[in-house]
Amino acid sequence: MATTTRADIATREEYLQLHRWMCMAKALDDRMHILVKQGRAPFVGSSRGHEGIQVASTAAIGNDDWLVPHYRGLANAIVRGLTMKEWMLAVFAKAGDPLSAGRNIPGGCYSYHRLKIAPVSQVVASWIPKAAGIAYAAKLRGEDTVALCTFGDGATSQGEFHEGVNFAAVHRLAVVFVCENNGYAISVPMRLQTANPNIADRAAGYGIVGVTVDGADVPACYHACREAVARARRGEGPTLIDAKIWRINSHTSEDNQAKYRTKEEMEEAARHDPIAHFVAMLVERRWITSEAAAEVQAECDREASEAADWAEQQPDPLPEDALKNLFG
Ligand SMILES: Cc1ncc(C[n+]2csc(CCOP(=O)(O)OP(=O)(O)O)c2C)c(N)n1
Repeated sequence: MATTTRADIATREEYLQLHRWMCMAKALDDRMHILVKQGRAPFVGSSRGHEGIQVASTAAIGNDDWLVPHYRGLANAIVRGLTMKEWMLAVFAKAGDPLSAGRNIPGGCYSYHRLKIAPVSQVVASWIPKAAGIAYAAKLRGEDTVALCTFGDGATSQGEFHEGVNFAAVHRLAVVFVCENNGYAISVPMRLQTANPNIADRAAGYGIVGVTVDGADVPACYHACREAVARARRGEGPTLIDAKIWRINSHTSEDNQAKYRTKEEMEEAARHDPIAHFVAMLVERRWITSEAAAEVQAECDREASEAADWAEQQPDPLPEDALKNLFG
């Protein structure tokens, strides 16, 4: 098992872009929580705490590569080019929603072909063999594309995790598997999922490289993901990255984490906010001031609020279109 260290691998402009994407995700997340409380939106599956590894992993792939994300991948989608207005169209289930034309819970099930975001599913781990399949198809066609596949720690307890990773390993496929390990599958902690908390250790069983990384350390995440993408492009097969993060909010707005997490643990989780850590690093390097970083967040917050107000006014899907674009 390899362990990455923080590495100076990006320019100031690249890091400031990563920071802005994280702020965009936080702004949408915070706005959705407000909308749910106001009874204007139905649901939020929060990405708070996941933003660092999500922007780092997605920035490490190219426009021609595929993103095969889990349902908590808001920041992944933003890096691919999803706009705040598009996201809010999905939140309000409007006709113009490019993610599912208003058919699905926001972020839960969708696809975006233009941005090469493969279908997102609620069936935990079901997309892992699909990522292997996408990479296998690319190999058969002689294409140089990589599939970035993200999932939570709970997904690694599913049979489809084994099937997907093993198939990709046997065929040396260009897949980067990223476990966004927030320590919980809803209310079930890691210690009840596995006796070995290091997911990356499993890579040895598949004959692939496993990497453990601190998910609040954006440069280390970016470094690990770029190395994994380069390895995949060289034909050296998949990498399994275990990004250890802290889930800051409840599993979703339907869940109350105070029922199974102590106050101390939730406070500890908040201290591992990847945005705060990244800003501290950028300030230390004098690449941004704290005031300028706060202004980026404020701009994103305003944009998210405006996107919500705009989206709410857009047309609803027509009843006669209810069965359009559905199989059956
Ligand atoms: C096959 C399957 N089993 C159970 C569920 C119910 N479920 C939805 S999310 C979830 C937790 C998954 O946890 P994890 O993979 O760690 O991802 P996280 O939500 O923490 O990001 C569960 C058990 C499901 N959707 N699909």
